[in-house]
Amino acid sequence: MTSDLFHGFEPPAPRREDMAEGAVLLRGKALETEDELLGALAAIEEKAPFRHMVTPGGFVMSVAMTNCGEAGWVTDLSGYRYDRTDPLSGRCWPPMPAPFMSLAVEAATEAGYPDFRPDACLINRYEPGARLSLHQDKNERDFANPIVSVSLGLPAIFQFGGLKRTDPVRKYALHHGDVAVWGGPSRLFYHGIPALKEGVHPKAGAARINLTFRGAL
Ligand code: MD3
Ligand code: FE
Repeated sequence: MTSDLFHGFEPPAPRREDMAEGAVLLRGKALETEDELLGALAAIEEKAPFRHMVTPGGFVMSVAMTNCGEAGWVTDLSGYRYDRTDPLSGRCWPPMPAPFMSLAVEAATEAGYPDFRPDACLINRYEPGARLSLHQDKNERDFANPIVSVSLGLPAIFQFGGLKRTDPVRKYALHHGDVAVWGGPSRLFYHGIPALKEGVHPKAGAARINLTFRGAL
């Protein structure tokens, strides 16, 4: 049964968009598991709450972050790194929930990276006004691994440039349920999120959540 004419309430089939060589956007791919994803996130937050980390330059990030998996991305005055423990609790990060892992592996496979098994998931929470300035993700050990990202909640503009900070950027609107895979040449492209607009999402409230799956260790 490929038609849902008689049911009508299935989420739309994900549509695929190629953003650059190695970068694939799977629109709506997370919609069928949104409740499992948000439920698992609530459990993670109880053990490892969102917090505003400090950059090596001494700025407090406007994006709040937490992690799950074997390692988590952290920043403080001494630098950026992956750490097996949460500096707030001194304990391991919560394990990666099964619906997170399944979605990341499925998306990576669809994009041409069937061997990707993330060991870290950085979870970003944007409230209106929060932003992430143009940067590269370079703290992971092996850039042959893609990064998979899942957008939930309020929409955002995603800026996608090139290998140099000054390369021109293209803009994409990322919506609740969109999944993107960044591998190959695009793995080291500059990218960022300008200030989130005000709004309220029925499932996520006044926030955008982004799950980013990485092979960190
Ligand atoms: C392109 N997060 O956590 S997700 C990050 O929406 C980060 O929270 C943004 O940039 C967010 O580092 C963007 C999309 C993304 C993630 C990693 C990438 C795009 C990427 C790595 C390389 C190229
Ligand atoms: Fe990034």
